[in-house]
Formats: sequence, structure tokens, C-alpha cells
Amino acid sequence: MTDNQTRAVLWDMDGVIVDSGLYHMKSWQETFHQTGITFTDDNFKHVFGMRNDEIIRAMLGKDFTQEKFEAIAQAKEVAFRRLIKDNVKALPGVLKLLADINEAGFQQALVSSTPMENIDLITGTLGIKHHFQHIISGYDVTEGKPSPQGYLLAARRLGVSPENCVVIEDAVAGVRAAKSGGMKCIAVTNTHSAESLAEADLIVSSLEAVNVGVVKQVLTVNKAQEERSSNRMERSLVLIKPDATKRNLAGAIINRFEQRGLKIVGMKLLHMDKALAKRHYAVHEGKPFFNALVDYITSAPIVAIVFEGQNAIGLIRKTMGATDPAKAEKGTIRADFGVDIQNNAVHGSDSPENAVKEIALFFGKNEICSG
Ligand code: RTP
Ligand code: MG
Repeated sequence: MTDNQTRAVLWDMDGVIVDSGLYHMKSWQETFHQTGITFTDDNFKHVFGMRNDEIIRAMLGKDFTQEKFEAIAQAKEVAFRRLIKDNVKALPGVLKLLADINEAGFQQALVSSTPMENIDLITGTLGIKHHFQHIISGYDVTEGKPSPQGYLLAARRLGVSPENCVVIEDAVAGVRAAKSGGMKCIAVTNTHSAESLAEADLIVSSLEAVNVGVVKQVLTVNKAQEERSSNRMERSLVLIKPDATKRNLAGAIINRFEQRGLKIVGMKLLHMDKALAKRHYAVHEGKPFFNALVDYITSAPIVAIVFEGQNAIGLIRKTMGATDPAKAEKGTIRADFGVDIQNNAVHGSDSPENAVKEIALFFGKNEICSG
């Protein structure tokens, strides 16, 4: 594997690859008009880059049935594809950059908030599908941007760590998603002002200004600064799962983490109920293994622990090993104690953002003893 294969460029689509804003705007206008609602330029600015469910909620409030939501979303997307069909044009610099990055051996993925039919139409018309090893649509994630979920999922599927990913974005919510996922970000001012995209590592007015060298620079930029800040104190939730507690492995597993210098700041034994299990694994809702996962995690008591330490999240993920014990590196907890992809002994938070959410699910503030 060359060095570049361990790095990736993750692309947003609307506003980065194609100038589709006008067609999204027109199709929302047309669709909302049919339900008697006026959709203004200002409305559009506010919702740009959000997923359909979030846009419809923003316009109609929470009180609409699932059927109504689906009918509106469907009508909007049909209108969008009708309006853009003969007008799909790549924005300046996109086709060359996609090809050059591919040629340089980087991995690439497309992460868009839109449905797969739109992605198919646009990537098919432009003949660019083969540049992407993975395509993530708005329906592959439970949270749209600014949540980092989509970008993190792409990085995981590509097997590239977030800090080795460069996201190319045009929207404020997209830049936020990239940065909160721990990724680098190049923002192009196709739809938003440079001021509003200031959180990006590099801001350009056109992708013609970006080449492979620039992407490499962005990946190494502020390395020293990041190395300093990467030595940060973090907390992570760890669950010792039913298969491990049943086999009396709690002590052995805790030992692995403590040996790495991680400190227990919260711990309890509990039998999770379905409601807690569903909230904890909400990101996996709708996936084929979701029900089995909920049944499994509620099948016996578990030990919930909050560990604290320098870079605790990454360190814990490394100590646990890959999700599937058969693929986990020798010496990791899952390789040594896991049975199969479900009975994989432990859970650890996968990002600082999720760690905060998960810890709050299991522990009250007065149940954490630090310092
Ligand atoms: P965890 O959340 O439990 O720490 O595991 P992870 O981050 O390594 O993996 P994740 O993708 O979050 O998946 C959560 C759990 O779902 C089960 N799973 N089954 N049958 C399957 O293809 C499959 N994929 C995932 C695993 O038990 C995994 O730990
Ligand atoms: Mg996980």
C-alpha cells in the first residue's frame, strides 16, 4: 500500500461538484407552493445542505405524518431531477481534480445529504462514479450534517483515519461536520462567503486553485499544533458486553485498559433495557443487524465504565481491536476474547462527540469521580 492509499478525499456533491442550488431552490418552491407554503430565498439559505426531513420539519414544524413527509420529499426530488436533468455541469476544476487525486492513489468517497437517485443522476451524467470507492447518501445516516456521521462512516468504510481525510465542502454545516469529525477541510466559496466558512483549513474561490500538492499540504498543515492538541485528556464510555460478563472476563478486560494508563472515573453493573439499548445504538437503527444487536446487548448484565486519559478514545479503540474479532489484530481485546462480530466483548465510543452523548446516557454527573 502506498502512502497515499492511507489518505482520502471526501467530497460533498451539491455546490461542490455541481451547481445545483438553483434547481433545489426551484423544486422546493414548486413543492411547497403545492401545499400552500411560500418558500423564500432566505428560507433556502437557512436550510441549504440540510437533509429533506430536516428541511420539511423546519418549514412545517413537527406536526406532519410520515406519509405526508414522504409525499413532499418524493415530489421535491422528482421535480429536482426533472429540472436539473439537462443542466448537469461540473463546476470548474472538479473533473480534473477528481482524476488527478485518483491518479495520485488517494481514496475518494462522496458524502451527500441527498437521496441516492440524485447522486446516481449526477455522477452518472458526469461519468465520475468510478472515482469513488464509496458513496454515502442522506439515507445511510441517522443525522445529517452538521453531524459528522456521514463523513466518519465514509472514513471507516475506506479504512482511513479521520485526520488523514480531507473534506471538500461549500456549506457551513458541511465544514462543521468535517471539523467536528476531526478531519481537514477545503471550503470552496461557491455558495457561502469565506467569512462564514472560516472554520475550514483552506478556503478557495474555485477548485481550479486546488491540486494534489495542495491536498497534501492541507493534510500536513498544523501537524505540530495538532500533535500538541492531540495530547488531550479525553473520556470514553466502555461497555463490557453480555458475552464477556457471562464468561467472567470483566476483570481481565478492565486490566487491559488500566495497563495502558487509563483511569476509571465511573463504573456500574447494569442490565440494559430495550429503550436504553435503542438510544445507545441509535446510529445503527434500520440496519439489518439492529434488532439482533438490541436483543444481544439486553440479554445479560453489562459493566459500564467511563475511562479518562490522554487520547482515551483512540487508545481504547486500538486496545479493543476491529469490530469483527476475526479481523482484529493479535493482542487486542476483541482478538483475544471476542467470539464473533456480535459477541465481540467490548464497546468503546468512536468520537469525542459520541463519547459525551454516550456517557450522559449511562452516568449522572455525580456518578463520575475525577481528580
Ligand atoms: P461498538 O459500537 O460496539 O463499540 O462497535 P464498533 O464501533 O466497533 O462497531 P459499530 O459499527 O459501531 O457496530 C456496533 C455493533 O454492532 C454489531 N455489528 N454487527 N452483523 C454485522 O454486520 C454487524 N456489524 C456491526 C457489532 O456487535 C458491533 O460491535
Ligand atoms: Mg460503534
